[in-house]
Amino acid sequence: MNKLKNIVILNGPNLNLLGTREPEIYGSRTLKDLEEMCISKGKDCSLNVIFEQSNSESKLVSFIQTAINASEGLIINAAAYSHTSVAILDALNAFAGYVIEVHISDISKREKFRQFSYVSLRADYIIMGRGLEGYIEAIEKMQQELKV
Ligand code: CA2
Repeated sequence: MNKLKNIVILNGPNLNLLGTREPEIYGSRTLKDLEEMCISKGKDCSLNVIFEQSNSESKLVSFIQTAINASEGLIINAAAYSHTSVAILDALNAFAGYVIEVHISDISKREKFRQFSYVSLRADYIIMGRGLEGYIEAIEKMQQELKV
């Protein structure tokens, strides 16, 4: 049997609070729900999903560095660090695989400070404003791009 391709899904600060606050923006499902949805969708798409969340910028950089040799694709919602982190952009630039940026909300229609994303400077594809469904769409897109 062929080995499944790995993809990494990275989630940034405060996304561990999903489902507990601001349901009008981020919905009522939890990060655990999202993880289960992504792993299950990954199986449907013959992809092995490695799902991570951290509130720490340095841990997110380290996850990206680990992905350099372990994964062909990266789906990232860097949350607030999307708007501030050159360190995450530099790490993404060292990753040769396919990168999809996901935002649950439509950052282009929110406050001015959310409308710029460093991650977008590297992302091959961007999904925003689709709720948690955006992650599912990202996995489908990854399947197409990695020709699984
Ligand atoms: O829309 C997105 O996915 C964001 O990346 C979410 C970030 C925000 O800083 C970005 O501008 C857009 C915030 C994640 C915080 O998530 C929470 C979820 C529930 C309760 C509180 C925060």
